[in-house]
Amino acid sequence: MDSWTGHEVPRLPGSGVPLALYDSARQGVHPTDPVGPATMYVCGITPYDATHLGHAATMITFDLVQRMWRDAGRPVTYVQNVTDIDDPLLERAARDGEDWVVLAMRETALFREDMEALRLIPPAHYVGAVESIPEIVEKVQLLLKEGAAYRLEDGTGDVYFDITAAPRFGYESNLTREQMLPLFAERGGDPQRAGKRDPLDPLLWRGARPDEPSWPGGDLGVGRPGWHIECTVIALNLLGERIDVQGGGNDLLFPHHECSAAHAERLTGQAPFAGHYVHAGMIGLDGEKMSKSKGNLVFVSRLRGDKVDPMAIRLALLAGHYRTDRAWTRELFDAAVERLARWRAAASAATGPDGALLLDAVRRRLAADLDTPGALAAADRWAQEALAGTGTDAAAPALFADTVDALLGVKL
Ligand code: 5CA
Ligand code: ZN
Repeated sequence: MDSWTGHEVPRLPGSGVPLALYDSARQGVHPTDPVGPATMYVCGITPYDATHLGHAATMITFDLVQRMWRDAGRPVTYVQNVTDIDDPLLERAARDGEDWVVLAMRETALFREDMEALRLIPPAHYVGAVESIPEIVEKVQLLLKEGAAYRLEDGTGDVYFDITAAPRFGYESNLTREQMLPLFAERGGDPQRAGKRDPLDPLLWRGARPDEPSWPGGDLGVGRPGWHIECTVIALNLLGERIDVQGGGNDLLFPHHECSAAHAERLTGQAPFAGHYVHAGMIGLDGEKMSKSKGNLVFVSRLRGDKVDPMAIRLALLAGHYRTDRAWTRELFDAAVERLARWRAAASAATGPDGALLLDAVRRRLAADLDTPGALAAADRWAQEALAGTGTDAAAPALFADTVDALLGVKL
């Protein structure tokens, strides 16, 4: 499907710094490859409601990854999906008496507008589950043929992945089986389903049910794809057998990314599927994770409707470290509005302190697992001195503006 329109990213002088990121599988910060083309897959929205600040924070995190790689001279291929067929979408459409296709199209369109307003670099490929069904069918058939999947014998036509076909299962999330079981149930899995070989086996193909949309599945029969295999297949087909970064919020650590990796590794015979499994913290409101099911949402489109500057939203979300679960508060937002005004004033100053030093500091902070609080502090110090008239570098204000534009995505 169509992506959104990007903005020009200024080219910065000197050379960028190779990026290190926390990998959930190895539970530590490790360098990403320093050279060559980079590949990234980020788990996108299930479009049954508008983009909230949690989605925005996660997307902004991976936007910075892309900006850092580009700044270091690496071409990037970035893929994001849209889960445009899944249970939550059908449930919401049924609740509201709406056609699920219309709901998905409307919310996806709004997401694109929000991403553009927030100046997210668009993915090279923005791909829906529905348009990927033929490729998903092919891979599920292959898993069945190789004995890594099985069909339930209850006449539903449902096909499951056999997790014993993935000997490394668990390496991505580092969770014990006892920890996995409740998460699996909470996050779309069905541990109690009768006839499964293992309660943790994930669904690959759901046989057609009356009143549910379905598609031809060849030997699989008519049905629709499971969730994890959707992301596996889109990533494999567009990015190849091994990707640099598999990204999403930390609610996807298990079972989604564990199962996506297990599927991919079984299909390719190569492990690990991703060099880094990168997880953004949850944005919360009033003490709870912001989620569609809880209904405690702040929508990006609502803020835009209230004439909030999207650059202030970006700065507010960047003020905390991406891996920290954190709350959206009025104070956080007010501080971002104030910071944006200060930075804009500083960018219009006649002179400022050494611009090259500032650029170097921002690059180094971001290269260290996207230390945005550190990068913002470096920019704050520069801005404060520029506003105080301390520096004499006449080129610095323009370089300051380019630095925060190119590396933080904040247009002053
Ligand atoms: N379609 C699937 C991924 S394949 C999905 O999780 N969709 S979603 O709409 O629920 O979330 C979209 C992205 O935003 C995911 O990467 C998810 O991890 C992230 N996300 C969801 N809620 C939050 C939140 N409160 N804070 C931060 N990120 C969030
Ligand atoms: Zn996904």
